[in-house]
Amino acid sequence: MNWEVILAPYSQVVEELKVKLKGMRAQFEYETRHSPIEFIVGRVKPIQSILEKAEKRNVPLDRIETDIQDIAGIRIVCQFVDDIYTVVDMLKSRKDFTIIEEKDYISREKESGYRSYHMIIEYPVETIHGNKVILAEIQIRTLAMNFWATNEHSLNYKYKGQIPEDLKQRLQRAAEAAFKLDEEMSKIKTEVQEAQRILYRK
Ligand code: 0O2
Ligand code: 0O2
Repeated sequence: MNWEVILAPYSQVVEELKVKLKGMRAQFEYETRHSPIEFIVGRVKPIQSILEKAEKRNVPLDRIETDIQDIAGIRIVCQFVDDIYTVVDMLKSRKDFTIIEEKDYISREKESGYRSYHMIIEYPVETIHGNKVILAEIQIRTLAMNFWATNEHSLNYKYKGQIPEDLKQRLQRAAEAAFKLDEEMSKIKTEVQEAQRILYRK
């Protein structure tokens, strides 16, 4: 398999999506003071991780492009939980890709404690052989959710997916604490905005 040839359109998609989403962030910054997007990162899944995922799920090599949906991955990080839903609504109204699946791990967190909003999209990209539809995963989460997920991901890597039970429980508690922080910050934001509105009226 010539991985460079296979993965080229995926990195094209990641770059295009990053440009477009950064464009959205810039527009928000020009037009309002607050952008629902704090930052955007993207990556093409490393070949080794693609192969490991395929093996774990019994995906044959000729089905990798349809069955592994996060070869192209974009992560949008927001300050507040309600920003996530603003971003979700904006992505839903776009005409340049089709959303084929949505998973709300915010209202229903995963057993690990993981929270995020996931979308799988079909993104049409122009290649030298014509138009190709590429699957990509968009993860949308708050800074607090990102902090937790990044640390948990490193621990998972360290323990090769077998995090000891006591550590697992501490991580679940840390995830709850991170979510409480998100809820508290949202409340504070609403109160500050209300206070500003009252001040403004005077
Ligand atoms: P700005 O001002 O955020 O637009 P590349 O792969 O180099 O082509 P990119 O997007 O430049 O693409 O690089 P990368 O390394 O994927 O990082 C994406 C952006 O996310 C970078 O900003 C990082 O500074 C930013 N970033 C990463 N982690 C954090 C974080 O925890 N907090 C904040 N606020 N930003 C973070 P840019 O795109 O260089 O500049
Ligand atoms: P990477 O690139 O290492 O992050 P599943 O069948 O539930 O295991 P599926 O169907 O691929 O997985 O989709 P899911 O769970 O909606 O999303 C998979 C991606 O979400 C993962 O990618 C992670 O990036 C992230 N994720 C899901 N659960 C957790 C979790 O418990 N902790 C952390 N830190 N991240 C999580 P990969 O494949 O792990 O790739």
